[in-house]
Amino acid sequence: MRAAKGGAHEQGGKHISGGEQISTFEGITHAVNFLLEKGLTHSKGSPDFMQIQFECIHDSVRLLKPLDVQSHQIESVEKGQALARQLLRQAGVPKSSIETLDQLLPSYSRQGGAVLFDIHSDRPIDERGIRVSRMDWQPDNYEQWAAYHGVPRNLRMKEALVLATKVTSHPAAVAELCWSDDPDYITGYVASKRLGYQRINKLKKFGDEQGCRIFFVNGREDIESYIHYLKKQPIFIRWEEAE
Ligand code: WAQ
Ligand code: MG
Repeated sequence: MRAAKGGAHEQGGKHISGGEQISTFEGITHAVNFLLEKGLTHSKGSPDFMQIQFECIHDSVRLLKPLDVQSHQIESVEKGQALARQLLRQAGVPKSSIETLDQLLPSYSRQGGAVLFDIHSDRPIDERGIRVSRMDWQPDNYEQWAAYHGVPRNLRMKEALVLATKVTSHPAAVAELCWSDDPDYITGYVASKRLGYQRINKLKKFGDEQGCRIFFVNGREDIESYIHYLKKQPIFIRWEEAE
């Protein structure tokens, strides 16, 4: 699902909301209703354009364990941003790539997708946003995970953890940096395979509609196959209690 205001995204409309689910055939009505509701009731406003598409998945679904989650409580946006940059360094993103962020962020935030950024050339690989799709987490397994970890149920965090787990599990991925473009949601995260999902409670000011989703990649890997993986490889997150 993708929803925009002021026309479709490709006609310059403002991105309002997006979402993806994997469903059985019997579950399609429920999934489509869920996504319709999500796009229609959004803090960024009412859309005047929405597209919901469903397609049959022929490939087998790969299972991934959710990334470990760690939360940081920070008292200011400045400290949150500084921590995010420190975590990116720890994940293997060079200083030179991090230094380009401030200039790049404003132009990145407009489209409803993510930007791939090559840590070797310090440049974005594709200016258009890439939409990660075909990933989900079965509700009963998610509930078990949340209960075990004492995490309050939070659909937004669930979706972000699903996406971050998919994005960082590929060999070309170095790290992800994300915060929402929704004006009322200021928690964001840095994720990598090694660091896990590092939540930071303040990465922007309340009311700010500028979001961020950057996938730092190793441009020496096969990026075409990474993009194919992001868009097409079906993934279920599946948690199992450690023995
Ligand atoms: N593929 C690529 N980019 C996406 C996708 C996707 N499937 N979904 C969202 N984006 C991009 C898009 O450009 C949005 O503008 C931006 O990310 C933010 O999306 O409490 O809510 O759905 O632990 O607003 C993170 C913290 C919340 C959750 C992130 O993002 C938590 C969030 P939003
Ligand atoms: Mg949003």
